[in-house]
Amino acid sequence: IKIENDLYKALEKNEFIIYYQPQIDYRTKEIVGVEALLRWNHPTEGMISPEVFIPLAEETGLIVPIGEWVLRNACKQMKEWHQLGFPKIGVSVNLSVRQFEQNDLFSVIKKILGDVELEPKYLYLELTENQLIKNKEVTLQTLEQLKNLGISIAIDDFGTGYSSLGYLKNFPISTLKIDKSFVMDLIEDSDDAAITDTIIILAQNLKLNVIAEGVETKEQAEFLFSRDCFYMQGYFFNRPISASEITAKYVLTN
Ligand code: G
Ligand code: G
Ligand code: NA
Ligand code: MN
Repeated sequence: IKIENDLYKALEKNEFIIYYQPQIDYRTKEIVGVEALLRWNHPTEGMISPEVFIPLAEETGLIVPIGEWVLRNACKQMKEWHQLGFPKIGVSVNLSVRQFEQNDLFSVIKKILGDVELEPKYLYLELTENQLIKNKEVTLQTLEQLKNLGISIAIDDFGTGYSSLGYLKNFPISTLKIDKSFVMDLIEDSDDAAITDTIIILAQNLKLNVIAEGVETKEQAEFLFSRDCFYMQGYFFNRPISASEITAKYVLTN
């Protein structure tokens, strides 16, 4: 349909913007990172959610150039924030399966970091469990290259995928992100509380970082804090906001 045709031109027409959602250390309430979340500002339809256009972009293969654009601009933005005196935090970028299937992914990312002069340690890549098991050999090789360069890998939506825990041993992963579906009902649903507890302990035992996403209330934040899960992301702290709002709120006040 029509929106699909528009998607082909959206990049050159400069219709994408990246929003950033802060990640907080609950102990200090300081910002420790931001996640880049893509938005499409369609000329007539208005803001279109990635839940609508990312699947289209994946089907058409457009996710590859779009994803590269996100990586480049998110890294460039972070470099700019560092230069403005923002604390030296990292940026997380979501990757699609299709991007991972490009055999030049590593060199593309390396080139972007070089071009914008951002140190690799400030880049986090978010992958889902399903992505990791799609093509184990290629994935492992690429992840090892990325890790050796200094880039960190986070597992997004942890606990919702179709994978075994064994891959946590084999893949060079630094962070688990507890899926928001568990966090959301943490207080009311003892099963979700138990799953969340277990993910936190799993991360601690494997010496991985753990971050909870979708934190919307103080009660949820306090629960997580009481379990020593300190890193959090969600509407309770911030919605995803534009780069200039991040600058105004966090950079200029620092
Ligand atoms: O903010 P939220 O509505 O932003 O995002 C909806 C979904 O779109 C999430 O699953 C998120 O991971 C995905 N998403 C957001 N930005 C990107 C992106 O740049 N690349 C990919 N592959 N997915 C993204
Ligand atoms: O799939 P991924 O985890 O990348 O998607 C993150 C999605 O979660 C984005 O759509 C983002 O806008 C959304 N999000 C971020 N914080 C919250 C929150 O506190 N509650 C809910 N319901 N969604 C959130
Ligand atoms: Na994500
Ligand atoms: Mn997620």
